[in-house]
Amino acid sequence: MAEHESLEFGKADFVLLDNVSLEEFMANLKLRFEKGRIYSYIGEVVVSVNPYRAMNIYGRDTIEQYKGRELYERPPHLFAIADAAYKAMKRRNKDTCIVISGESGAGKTEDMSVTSVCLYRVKNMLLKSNCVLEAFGNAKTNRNDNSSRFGKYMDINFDFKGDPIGGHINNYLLEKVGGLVKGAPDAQLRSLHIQRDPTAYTYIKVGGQIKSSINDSADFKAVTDAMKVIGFTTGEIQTVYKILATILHLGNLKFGSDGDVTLIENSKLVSVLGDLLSTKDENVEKALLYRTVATGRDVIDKQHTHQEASYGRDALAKAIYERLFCWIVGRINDIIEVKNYDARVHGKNTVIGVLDIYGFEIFQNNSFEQFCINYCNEKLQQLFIQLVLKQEQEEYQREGIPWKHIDYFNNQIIVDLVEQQHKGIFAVLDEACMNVGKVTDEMFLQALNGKLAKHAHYTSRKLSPTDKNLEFDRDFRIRHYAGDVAYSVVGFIDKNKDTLFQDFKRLLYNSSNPVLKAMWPEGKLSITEVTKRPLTAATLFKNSMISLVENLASKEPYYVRCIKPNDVKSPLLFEHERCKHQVEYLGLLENVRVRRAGFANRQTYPRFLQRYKMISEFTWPNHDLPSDKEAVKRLLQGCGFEHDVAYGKTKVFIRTPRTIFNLEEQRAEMVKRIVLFLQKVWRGTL
Ligand code: AOV
Ligand code: MG
Repeated sequence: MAEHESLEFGKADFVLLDNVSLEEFMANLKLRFEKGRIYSYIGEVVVSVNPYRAMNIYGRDTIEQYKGRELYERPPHLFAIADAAYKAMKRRNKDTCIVISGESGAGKTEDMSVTSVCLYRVKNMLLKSNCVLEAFGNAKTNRNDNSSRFGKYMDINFDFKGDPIGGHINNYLLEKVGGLVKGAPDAQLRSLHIQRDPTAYTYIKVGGQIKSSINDSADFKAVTDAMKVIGFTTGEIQTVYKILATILHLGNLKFGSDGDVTLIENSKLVSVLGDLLSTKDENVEKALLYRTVATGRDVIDKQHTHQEASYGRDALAKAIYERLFCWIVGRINDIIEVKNYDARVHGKNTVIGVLDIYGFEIFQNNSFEQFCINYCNEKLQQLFIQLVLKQEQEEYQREGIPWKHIDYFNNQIIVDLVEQQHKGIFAVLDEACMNVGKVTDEMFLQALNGKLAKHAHYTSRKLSPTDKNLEFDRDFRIRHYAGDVAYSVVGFIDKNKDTLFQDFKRLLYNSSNPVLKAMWPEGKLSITEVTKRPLTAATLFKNSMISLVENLASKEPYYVRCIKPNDVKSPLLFEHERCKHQVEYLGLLENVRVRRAGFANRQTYPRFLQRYKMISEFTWPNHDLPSDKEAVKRLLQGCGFEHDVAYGKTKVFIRTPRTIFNLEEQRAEMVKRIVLFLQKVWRGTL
């Protein structure tokens, strides 16, 4: 509770509202936004509203003001939460994490950068890695000019002194987009055979909304410099740009036919590709037009149809981009990872994880990617419910603390709808893709309709014939926690199978460019060795989400809940209905209720004593009361904190953070005195 902040800015912590109602919540949120107070608290949860303008609150001096302070001593800020996560990690020697959530354009990535600046302290390398990843992984969408098309989870490792010593990044790439290096110098563009005019490239035109973040020479230089600082070699950086150029050229390849024979119309491009990929032109041509298949003991070259060739070309472009991105992440990890850390010498190394992932989104046309993104957001909402709303209440019950249950919408039912074995949407999709015969997207939709007809959160035109907004044989709609989304099934099957002809893998593996070769190790396998069916995109994504959530749940979480104030990127507009909707689906009001009725801090009796026993004569150095619980009671009575605590079966619950703060101060004072005392004994001056 930031008490010193004047009430003219509203209540800094929503827990302090006079009445917990949606109206009061919204009035306070609006008042604070209009007064330029973009951060507020619900206990230890930060509510952040995107200001859509540069705020003068992120400087070094501000960081210093927050360092070592308790949450309620300063106006709400991400720095305070980062510092709280850091202190908790140090105090308890336990991993913590900061989970940033909110819909597309709500400000997650900006908040992640702000938080990181504060946590890294001196680690330039980690900051540079953000710049590089965003250049390759962000793109313009209808919802956000700089939308993250990949999710990022980053561990920052700290040594026992609390200094950052390294990190590790996990990426969750989804959309395989490539962009033009418009900002590259002329000579470089020439060597890549690229024209400066972006409209000359089909992939850029077709993408329409998709643009690379590397769009002017300043950006281009910044990204190139960042790669150099991180430690990429000149050869590696060159290869990166060659790969981007390859993707653009691939997009312009046209196939034609001469009788039964498929051929490449603009065959000049073949030699450009051969040059960029450091391989023979005829190998490029063969991989684009033929497929080597094993029939029994024979190996034959089978010619692609026109359609297969186009499909293969697009799949290749996407796969190269994906591989490039993962390779970049891998190289960054090589460099930032903690090395030579011996816990026996240096003490335990602990971690703060920071998660910034693609936010919930609804477009005009929603496909497999939006489906995965929105499922991911369901998972994170479920984690929030589990950790903040559910477990909290269950613990009060278990500990026998009087408690009136607070209701909330549990989205587990939607998570199940997507990921459940056998009957979830992913399972139905995988089953369709397993089928040996030709399966179409429509058949997949029919299978869904058959399995999910009765599900309260699923519908389609067949199931709701009067719903004219859904197309027959194309759309299904999910009622998500954050709103209804209609998905078109077109492309689901292909995107899920995500197959790249083995011929391309061999082509790239056989490149004489060692960087490129290293990206495609599986190209080493000969045709007869490749038998295993790869996991589908849906299964891979589901597995990665499940392990992400497990990882977050194993750490002590701190939440940042981002809100997008309007859809027109205005710094002035607080669209009431838009914001109210977010407050509702994020479960913020329920969060306030649980928090208000609840306790900020809890500790088992022995643990509590271990930390604070020196501040009471009844417990120092040991107590003679019948139980630790009795001893804790006695100690707290002595300090006058009786009114602020409740005694559970195994734990003591403390309502306000101020009490803990006060106990900490007393402890620090006693520790100082004990040390002085011991020093005197030691020097023999006592
Ligand atoms: P997102 O990460 O939540 O969306 P961003 O962090 O990219 O959203 O924010 C979108 C835009 O809002 C930024 O490009 C800034 O212009 C502006 N903005 C956000 N936060 C701030 C801030 N604290 N100060 C100033 N401007 C801000 V997505 O990645 O689409 O889910 O997938
Ligand atoms: Mg983002």
